[in-house]
Amino acid sequence: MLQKTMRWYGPQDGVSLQDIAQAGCTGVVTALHHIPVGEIWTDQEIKKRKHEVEAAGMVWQVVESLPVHEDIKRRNGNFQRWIDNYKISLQNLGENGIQVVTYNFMPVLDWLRTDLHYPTKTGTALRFEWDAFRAFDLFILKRPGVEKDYTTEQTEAAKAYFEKLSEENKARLASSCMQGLPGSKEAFSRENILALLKEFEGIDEKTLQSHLFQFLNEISPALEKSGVKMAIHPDDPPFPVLGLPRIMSHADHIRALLENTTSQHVGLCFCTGSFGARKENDLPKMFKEFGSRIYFLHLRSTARDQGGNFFEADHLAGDANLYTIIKLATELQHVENRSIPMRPDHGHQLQIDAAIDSFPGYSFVGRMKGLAEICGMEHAVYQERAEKGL
Ligand code: DNO
Ligand code: MN
Repeated sequence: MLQKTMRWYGPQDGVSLQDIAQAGCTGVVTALHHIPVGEIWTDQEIKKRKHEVEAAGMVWQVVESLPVHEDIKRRNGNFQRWIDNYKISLQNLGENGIQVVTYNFMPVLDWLRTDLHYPTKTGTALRFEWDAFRAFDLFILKRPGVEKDYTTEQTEAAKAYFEKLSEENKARLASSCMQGLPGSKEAFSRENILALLKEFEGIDEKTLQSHLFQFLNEISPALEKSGVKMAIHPDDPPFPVLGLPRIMSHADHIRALLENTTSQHVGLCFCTGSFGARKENDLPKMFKEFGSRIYFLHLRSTARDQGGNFFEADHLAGDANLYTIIKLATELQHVENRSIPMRPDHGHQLQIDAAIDSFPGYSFVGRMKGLAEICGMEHAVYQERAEKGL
């Protein structure tokens, strides 16, 4: 069976550990958000969090994220020091029995949406719309050199979109695109983003890729020694944005990762929602090809339209066929005799969720609904297997 978990943002999360346990989870996915990026996660701080989770009757299953310092992504500044610290954190995590670390290699921003409250029949969902995003880039961020990234047609469409927005909706768009990093309540400012983007000038896809591979190969001895597996989260959205390169958006990127790293401890967080936002990504095919290197599963579904816009659909709807993925995961677990940790990724915000101070995408009732649907699908897979005598 998949190991059922939910992300917990720590003591600052309005959703409690007891809530997560009552939803039927046996574990949580969490991080030490209070430790500045790059600094060591000490044994003491890890133990403190671990005991807190265990006191609620669960285990700390996966770290998400042990963030990678921007210096490592650029390979300048103090990158060597941050890599040395990273190795120590991995060692400390391994000694405490935490064996999967999720991270991402997206420069500057983590996941990006243009609407955090897109109304659906069952609450509100996160949405990404290109016109809105380009409008943000062109008329709110006013990124230097932005014009050359878009065709005249795209710029015209973004302009028309922007002109129709009320002042209030312009502010909503800005705050959605500039929300802070996961687990942080501090938003980005325009100046902030522009300064960070400038530091990545001249770093293209190939360069960023080679920085990722070098980083992973450098920490591999620490991974082997500690038993920890690194599960990279895909880019979200899986397209270049703000002129930044993307290196984990499709199957070719995964192939390159596996070809250029040496340790079996280097693997994937297979996020069906993020990969699924890209039409060419055939999720079942990718799952079959890379299954043995999938160390963590994020299950959610995105609904795309012709224009490449998408919103996060219900777990049973949208373009990702989660039933097929759960079926493949079940087969893989049997063949490899292991149990893969899984969390329902973002959920809808239902009306009742508004009363809980949770992070965007991390509502309680919405995610619990997703989890229940996933458990139902998994149950059906096992039922079918039993009927076939498997
Ligand atoms: C998106 C979510 C993100 C993710 C981080 C990983 O699909 O799962 O919050 O956790 O980007 O580092
Ligand atoms: Mn995800």
